[in-house]
Amino acid sequence: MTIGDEALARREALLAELVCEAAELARAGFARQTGQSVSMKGPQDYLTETDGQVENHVRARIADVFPEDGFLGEEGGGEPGVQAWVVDPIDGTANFARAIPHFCVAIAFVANGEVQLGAIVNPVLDEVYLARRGRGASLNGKPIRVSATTDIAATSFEMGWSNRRPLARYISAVNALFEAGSNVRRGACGALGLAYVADGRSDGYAELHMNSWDCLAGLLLVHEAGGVTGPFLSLGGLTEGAPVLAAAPGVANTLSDATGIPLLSGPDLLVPADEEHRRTA
Ligand code: LIP
Repeated sequence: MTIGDEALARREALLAELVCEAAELARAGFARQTGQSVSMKGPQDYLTETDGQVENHVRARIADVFPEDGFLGEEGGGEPGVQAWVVDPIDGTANFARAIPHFCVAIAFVANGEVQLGAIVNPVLDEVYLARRGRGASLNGKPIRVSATTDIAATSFEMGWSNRRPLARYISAVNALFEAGSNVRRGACGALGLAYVADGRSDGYAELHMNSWDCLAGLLLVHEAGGVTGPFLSLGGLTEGAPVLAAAPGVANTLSDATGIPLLSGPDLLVPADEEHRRTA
């Protein structure tokens, strides 16, 4: 199934509306959440009522306008197929649950074997990032670019963490980055970490394993803002997750060497589900 320019433009228009609606729900949920108890899905894995509310809203709106499209959401799952919306209703849930205003909603659209559209919104700061493949990336309507730095002694990288990969590998990557002369941060919201690479607030983001809903929109933002990324869809990341790397071109090699995550050397093409299944069986 191939999608043309006009069909993509209609989805881009819906995406711009959806992020604003989702931001409104997330903001209201954040105001209610403060001081409330939180639930856990597992160790260090938070769940709030707002995750479900935002995802249900986005899912219903898409199903109404484009019933032919697939859907994959962090909370409700789904069958993405080859043309699908991929949604993280609240990324940075641990921050959200602890009243730290560093979280976002992330929505991506995958078609023609690649991520075509991406949007990330920080509801508290009212910052809306949008990208369309081949047409650039923007923050609140203004074009954005990755940083031009080549000086490691001036870099600030973010190294995302989850308990889905061994701690020793994370510590070793962080150690290598500090030894190379970089500052290393962790903001606990991977999608915003990637958006911050796209707009030059950060020089690179890496994580040893991320799920597609956390990173697809951000990877497209960085690509469209002139950055370098690692492979993700071509590793079967849509349904299984994969390592993530995104950086300013002048310092990407340092991040790649420290983390062992390679840089992409061509397009990052979607592995069809049946092939992915054969590869991992
Ligand atoms: C989390 C991210 C976190 C990242 C983890 C995780 P959640 O997503 O925000 O920064 O390191 O891989 O997936 O649970 O907040 O949506």
